[in-house]
Amino acid sequence: VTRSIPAPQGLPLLGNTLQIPAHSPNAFFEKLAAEYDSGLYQLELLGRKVLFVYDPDLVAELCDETRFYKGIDPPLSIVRDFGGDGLFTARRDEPVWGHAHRILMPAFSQRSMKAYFPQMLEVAQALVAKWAVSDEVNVPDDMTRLTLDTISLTGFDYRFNSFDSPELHPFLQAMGRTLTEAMLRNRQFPLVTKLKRKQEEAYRADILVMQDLVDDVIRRRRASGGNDTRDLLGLMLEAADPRSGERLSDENIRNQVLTFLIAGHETTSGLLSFALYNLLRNPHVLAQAYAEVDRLLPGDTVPTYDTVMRLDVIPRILEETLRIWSPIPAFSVKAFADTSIGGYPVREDQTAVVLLPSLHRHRKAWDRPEEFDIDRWLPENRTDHHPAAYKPFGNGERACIGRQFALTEARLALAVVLQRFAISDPDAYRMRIKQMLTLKPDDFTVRVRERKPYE
Ligand code: MNH
Repeated sequence: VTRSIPAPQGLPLLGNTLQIPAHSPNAFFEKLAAEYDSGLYQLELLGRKVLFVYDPDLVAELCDETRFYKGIDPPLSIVRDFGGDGLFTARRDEPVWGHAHRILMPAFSQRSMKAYFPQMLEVAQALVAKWAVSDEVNVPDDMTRLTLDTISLTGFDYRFNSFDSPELHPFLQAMGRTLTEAMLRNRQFPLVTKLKRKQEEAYRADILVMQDLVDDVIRRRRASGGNDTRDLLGLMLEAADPRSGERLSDENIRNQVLTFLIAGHETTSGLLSFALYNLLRNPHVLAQAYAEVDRLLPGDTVPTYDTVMRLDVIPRILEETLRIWSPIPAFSVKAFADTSIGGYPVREDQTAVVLLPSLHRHRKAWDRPEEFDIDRWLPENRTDHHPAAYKPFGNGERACIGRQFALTEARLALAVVLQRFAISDPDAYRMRIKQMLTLKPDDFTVRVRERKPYE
């Protein structure tokens, strides 16, 4: 017996496409998830029947890599306009995914994190220096400066020096517009996209801005004559895939550098911004975090890699933040062959979207799902939740390669911020999500004051 999949009524031809709000698609997907107890529903988007899945048992099936794989459909097929065959947007049938994955894996080992630490610290200290002379700070903007400068310095030995400038770097402005355009095109018929000539021109121009910067990054490395393979760029230029002996082409390296410049900062800045928001909403957790940094980083102790590895409260704050506010709100898979999940039919080639915010707050998987509770992540509690109910970094071989990088960087950043500053938000910010494919709090400012020894 196959069960019928709930689907909201759409229009002939257009299906549900135009019901999706242009700038907050995820809010709409989550609202439907709250309405349908079934744990999945179907929308007809641009003529495709797309499944949205958030019941943990159904998601567990989608995470079975013998049955499902990462498909490159909209919006990822649009992101391919600039990500090309880089790791994030490479198709399953492109051998270059495996070449690059194996070449780059060593750059994401725990040992590499330790090697990047001095540079991560340098950038974190630039953030602290700016906040020391600030009153109100724009959290997502400064977290973006931090994470962009960190990936570019550690990965490519390239300096944006973002904290020296009151404006966000032109690369970031081009990237923001490009991601937004990709999100808009996700609900546009290709014919309409073709007719919007101005948008197309601006989109191509922004992609060129980003590619010009990438070319500058690569040119500088080649000019320095350096062939050390200690960072991402060094590995890409010098190393061969241990399995096939293949090296990466210039074109592929360009796509990887752009991919890492985007994927390597955009989500971590969202995570850090959401984390500060959660701390302000949960003063008892903030107090625990202050107690932890005061114990491990008394006075003006400079953190080491080992200090960061000894943190306990801060990592749990980040894990719980990734549950409640996942910066990447969805990932999608396709079936190798016609199949079913929980009795619901899934056709070969059909896209199934794992809807993370709804999965991460599913009643079947979490007690008090709306509550920010970092004790869920204590060793004795962390297996309490359903094993497929927490996927902020995606699944399987296509899961995030930068996970340890992001967590190391974010732990350090939160630690140095809390070591130095009392944070408050006199304006009582109310969460307003800005979606540019990924999610961030929009226009979130806080007040920062240097902590006094007696506070
Ligand atoms: Mn990351 C893939 C989330 C930080 C580089 N990342 C993914 C996926 C998710 C994800 C989800 C899977 C997407 C999909 O299935 O379509 N990533 C995150 C989050 C953070 C993050 C929530 C921070 C928090 N990511 C980083 C950092 C880097 C990075 C930092 C690089 C330094 N991520 C990647 C790359 C991929 C990826 C590259 C693609 C991996 C692959 O398919 O081989």
